[in-house]
Amino acid sequence: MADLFGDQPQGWDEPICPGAVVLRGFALARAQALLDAVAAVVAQAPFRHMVTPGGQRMSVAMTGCGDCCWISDRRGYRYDDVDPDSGRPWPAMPALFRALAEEAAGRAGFAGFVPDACLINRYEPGTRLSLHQDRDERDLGVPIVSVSLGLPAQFQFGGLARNDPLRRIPLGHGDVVVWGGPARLFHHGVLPLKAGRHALTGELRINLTLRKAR
Ligand code: MD3
Ligand code: FE
Repeated sequence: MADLFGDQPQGWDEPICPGAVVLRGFALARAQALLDAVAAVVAQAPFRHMVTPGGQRMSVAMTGCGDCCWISDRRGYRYDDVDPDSGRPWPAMPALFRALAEEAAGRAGFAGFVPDACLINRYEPGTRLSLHQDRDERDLGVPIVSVSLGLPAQFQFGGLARNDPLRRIPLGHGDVVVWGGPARLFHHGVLPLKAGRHALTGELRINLTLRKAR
């Protein structure tokens, strides 16, 4: 049978706007290995519900790995090289995360992307991430690579202004999105997760965002 996917690991590319592309199925072949690596990180740095500066408990549970990780508390949002729950450095970034992110970014036209931080988000049914921008990273010229695992979600994104019209994009198991260039500061969020069961994650969606924070 012909090679349906050409030189891609699996899947196809879906440009969504200048600077952003969905690489459908790009992480599929590595999904179980990625989830095993997530479990190893979580054993060192358990998922927790962070609190926003306004005092709201986030419904998405988070942890991370790398040289530093994004955190939120009553004092604000920032990257910290220490896990505030343990007082220890974040777990090292698995080589698999770095390799996947570099390959995906390269495919999207951002050669040489080397992430130093990975935020890991865990969604249960009903959990959502409200509209926000990612702008706590030092160099906003560097893209963010996102990897979706487990249950599907409806992702939404707008533009630079908070009230720009929103578009919805379904993101499923194994999909990777690269956000760079003019899309890097676009507002985005995740609609409440629908109940379901996935063979690899059960009743969960896991999202990895690979970033260069410093
Ligand atoms: C668009 N996570 O962790 S990933 C986040 O599915 C975050 O857990 C979502 O937003 C999730 O900050 C969405 C897709 C994503 C990530 C970063 C972006 C989209 C982006 C940065 C700029 C524009
Ligand atoms: Fe974000």
